Amino acid sequence: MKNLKKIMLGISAVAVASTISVASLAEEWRGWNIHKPGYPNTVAMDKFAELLKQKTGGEITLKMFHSGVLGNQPDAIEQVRVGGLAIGNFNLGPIGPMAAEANVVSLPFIFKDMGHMHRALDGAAGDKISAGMAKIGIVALAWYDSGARSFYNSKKPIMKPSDVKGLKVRVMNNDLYSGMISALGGNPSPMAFSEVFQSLKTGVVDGAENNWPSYESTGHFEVAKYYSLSQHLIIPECVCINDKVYNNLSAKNKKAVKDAARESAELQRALWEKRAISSRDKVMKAGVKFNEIPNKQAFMDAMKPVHTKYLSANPDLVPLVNLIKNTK
Ligand code: BDP
Repeated sequence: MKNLKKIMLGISAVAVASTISVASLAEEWRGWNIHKPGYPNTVAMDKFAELLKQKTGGEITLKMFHSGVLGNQPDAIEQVRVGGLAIGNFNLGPIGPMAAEANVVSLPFIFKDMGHMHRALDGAAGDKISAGMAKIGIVALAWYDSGARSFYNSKKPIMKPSDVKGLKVRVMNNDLYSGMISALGGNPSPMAFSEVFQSLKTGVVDGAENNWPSYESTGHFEVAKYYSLSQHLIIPECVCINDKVYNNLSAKNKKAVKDAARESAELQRALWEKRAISSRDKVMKAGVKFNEIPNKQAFMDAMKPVHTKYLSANPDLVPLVNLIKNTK
């Protein structure tokens, strides 16, 4: 009996020792993503995890949690900041209130089109935005696409700014978006992504705004069938990592992590392009009432006060805004 005890103790000591040595060799990270299976970001984040394992020879593994199961986006950003989570695929919208430089992409109509956004992000403006995010403990490894956001609602087509008057419109958590809806005479309602479907369905809000893939994947098109192509926001997304987790890596693994993120971004951008079209086709077939906006300038003019107010409160951001506007 005594011998058996000795043997058992011996076995567990070996087991403890081997767990420690494995733990010190391999890092296991947890990653956050809000989207469902099949969404371009979900597929690309899974690819990122796969590449990470490959490129680090198994020294780093990433367990992805999709569909927002680890909580809403502002909380997840906070978790990546403090290191409770290693990685997330975040929209710069909800990062903006924490990192001033990242907030400039949330000024309505700041980007002319997707090409302009890519050139700005891949150039000097992107470096400044990354530096702003680094100040709050987040390293942006790569940029993902998120298309252009347009208004949709359950009441009527939006053709001109005054059509938004009196509508309750859900926005992401960022004062710039609330300001944008107020500037049109609507009532902004900041709310988590996961709550929007039910709120549209029960009339807690009349409308929201998003790109084609999210309008489709969430089923919002079933409960808010008027989609009006305002394209007022083109917000990039990031693959973001906690700075300490990243800075503690060897130079070799830092490169592996960056390369994996960049390759996943190439995949995400390619998948995004296709999904934007297939999502649009799907909702059109389902009977969505779509309209173009005859005079977009009217929306730009109506939203101008959002820029003026923000930049007079944050004059140090004027050069970055100009850098973006002047990016050819
Ligand atoms: C989607 C973004 C996602 C946001 C969501 C929203 O990809 O990160 O959480 O919009 O509106 O387009 O909350």
